[in-house]
Amino acid sequence: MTTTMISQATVEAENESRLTALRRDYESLGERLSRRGIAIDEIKRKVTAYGVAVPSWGVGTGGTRFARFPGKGEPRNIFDKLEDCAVIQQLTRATPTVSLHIPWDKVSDISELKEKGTSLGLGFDAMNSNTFSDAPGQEHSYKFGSLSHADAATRAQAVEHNLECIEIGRQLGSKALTVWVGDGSNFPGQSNFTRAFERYLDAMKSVYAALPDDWRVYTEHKMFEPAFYSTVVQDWGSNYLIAQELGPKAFCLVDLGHHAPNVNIEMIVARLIQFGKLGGFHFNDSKYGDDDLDTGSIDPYRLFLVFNELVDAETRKAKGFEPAHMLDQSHNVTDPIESLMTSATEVCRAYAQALIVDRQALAGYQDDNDALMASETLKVAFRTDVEPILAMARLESGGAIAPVAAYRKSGYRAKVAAERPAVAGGGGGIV
Ligand code: LRH
Ligand code: MN
Ligand code: MN
Repeated sequence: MTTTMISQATVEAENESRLTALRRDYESLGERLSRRGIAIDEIKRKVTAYGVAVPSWGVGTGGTRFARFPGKGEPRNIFDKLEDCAVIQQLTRATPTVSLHIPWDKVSDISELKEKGTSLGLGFDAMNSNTFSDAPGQEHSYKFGSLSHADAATRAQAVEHNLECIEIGRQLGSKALTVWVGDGSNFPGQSNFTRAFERYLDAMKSVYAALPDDWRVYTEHKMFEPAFYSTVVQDWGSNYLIAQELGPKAFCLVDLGHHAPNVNIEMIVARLIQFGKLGGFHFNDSKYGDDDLDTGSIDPYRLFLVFNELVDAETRKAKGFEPAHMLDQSHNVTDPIESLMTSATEVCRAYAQALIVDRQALAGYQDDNDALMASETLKVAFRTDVEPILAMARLESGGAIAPVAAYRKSGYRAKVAAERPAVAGGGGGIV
């Protein structure tokens, strides 16, 4: 029996008030889609089966380099975080797994944690290692790098940490390790690009060697930050080289916020799919840099275009295509639970919209060089309000027609605020 964090009666009462309107909207959308040769129930079935992982670090209030303003009822530990994640899953039914970050998540009793996940109906997605900050008491500092550090003992310590993450994940039932390093330089000349990359590859080979047979490793590229001049794993090209060098269990992870403004991310996605190295995503949105804003909040069309590539690959059953979907966001001015629920919904929306693209017509317009109609074909799908499909999928899976409204009605935040002591705000500390 799954423990629910919010009384199901509250969810049902909230749903009741919206049921008639939803049924009508679903029916009317179904009629419009059927005119386009699309069976609405088939789209709903795919949306129902879809899931995106929630980052454990996302349920706490984030900060910027300048300050952090904690909210009420901040989770105190990984158990509180799992409970918040369970709320998101209960209401959206789109987030069945949680991605942990070690050592931000302090895991002392692994079987207790696993049991907690099971009792809440949550599984464990990719494990994230952290060699971009120093843990208290650690012997060698990562100030000048980790897996690419000039000092062999520091590299060995970073490798060891990744092995520990694999071991924790193995016991929890995770099947992947995500590695992001902040290694790089702030000044020209500070680091030898080639030697640093060689050291990184060498260290990652030791991590790769420790992967269980049924695991994958995702390496995550990022253009800059914390290093401002050069970054060791700075772009998808470097990332692809890493995946190639390591072997068949290594894949590239695309965090939507880790590219220069205006970069054609959907094309990067297509390239990685074509060569069998797309590992997965960290979904978020941004205007300037790695802003970690809510997914789809700035440029929903770009998110749709990414999903257009994914559905294209899914439709033609591209070889080795099995990307992991995760959110990676920082919430500074919103209730993190509300942001994560909204973001999960936005990801489902992009998926549903991509599913209703008329791919046959699109291919025809592409072959005929009909640029306008090709673009219009995508726009027709993007302009379609698929909310009734998403809401019906949630309802039929026991979730909420309107997750944020149900969450606010439940009083969950006030309840946990009474149980969890207030946290002091303060100065910076960006992640
Ligand atoms: C780096 C990053 C990476 C980290 C997370 C906290 O910017 O995207 O995925 O693990 O943020
Ligand atoms: Mn990320
Ligand atoms: Mn990031």
